[in-house]
Amino acid sequence: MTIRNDWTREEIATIYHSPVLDLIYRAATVHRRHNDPQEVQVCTLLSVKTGGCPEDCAYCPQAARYHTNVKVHKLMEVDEVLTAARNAKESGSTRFCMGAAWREVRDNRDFDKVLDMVKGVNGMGMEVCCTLGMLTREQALKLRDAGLYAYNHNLDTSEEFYGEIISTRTYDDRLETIEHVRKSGISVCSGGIIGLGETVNDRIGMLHVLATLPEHPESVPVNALVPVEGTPLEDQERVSVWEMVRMIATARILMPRAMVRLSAGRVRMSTEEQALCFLAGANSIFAGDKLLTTPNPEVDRDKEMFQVLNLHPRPAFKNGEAPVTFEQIPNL
Ligand code: SAM
Ligand code: DTB
Ligand code: SF4
Repeated sequence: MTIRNDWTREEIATIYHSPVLDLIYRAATVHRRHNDPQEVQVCTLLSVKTGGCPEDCAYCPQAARYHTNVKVHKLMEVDEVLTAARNAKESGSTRFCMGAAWREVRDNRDFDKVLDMVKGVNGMGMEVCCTLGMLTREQALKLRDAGLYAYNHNLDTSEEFYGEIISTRTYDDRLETIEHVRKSGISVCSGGIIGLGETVNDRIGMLHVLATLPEHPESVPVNALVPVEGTPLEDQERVSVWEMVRMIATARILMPRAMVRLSAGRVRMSTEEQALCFLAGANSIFAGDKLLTTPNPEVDRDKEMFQVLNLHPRPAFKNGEAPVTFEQIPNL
């Protein structure tokens, strides 16, 4: 079956609204045709610069303007980050994602430090990912040359609803950074959040944008909102597992080869609920006791879940070689 980039919104709506067991069955079939259904990518997140962000994302505990319990922390030191990456590798992660509460990357000493972090983690044989806010083409190339494998930049929701959630940047800003990442040869990670107060049409709209990009993102994180006290969305109702399942299954059918990541929100899901998500085509998770600032299931609980569900971790760099940094090229 060919990979399609010409899905219409109507087709996506029909898939999304199909009877849930049919939807799961179809997604599971697509998943089995394109991927090993027992293989799940295990990623670890680390917040390398926490809080104090100038943006106004209504869901985010790290926005400076909301009064949350998040403590501001300047950029971590390179060796601290490398120690955390080594620990993540030892506990079975093959992808290490470093997040910074920045609006955008600036060309300063902090960026140079991040480049060193990227070089160090890539040197350990892990897939390195960063999520640092907006990037220029030049900055994307510098990250790539340092050995960056993937860049996370979420669309979060539909273009129409975006302004209700974030006013300090536009949807086009987001798409532009994704294009810089894509054109620099870095793997694209982009998805969104459900439970922000959006309609089902907004979810369909976001999936439509992702599935009609010239190339699908290699990873699509599906987050359930983690409501955090002090943010404008603190009282949002919890999304039901069926909404997560519909989102994951639809993403799987539209983008058969993408890694669909069951991201934020797992801490409130049972093993049975997560099993439905894996059946519907999720094949990646964040492991480790913390996401960026909020709790995630304990490592031992996830190990037990992998055993019960007969899942095994996906090896690093399955889709291609590790990026070679300039330092690793021997002088001729
Ligand atoms: N500042 C950068 C940016 O916004 O791109 C990178 C870090 S930001 C925290 C990364 C992503 O985390 C956001 O795009 C959003 O999708 C997700 N996120 C943040 N807070 C969340 C929450 N409370 N619940 C679920 N996902 C959340
Ligand atoms: C993504 O889609 N989800 C992760 C990662 N990409 C950077 C972040 C989730 C953050 C949840 C809230 C927190 O822990 O601060
Ligand atoms: Fe800042 Fe990113 Fe949080 Fe928005 S999501 S407030 S840009 S850290």
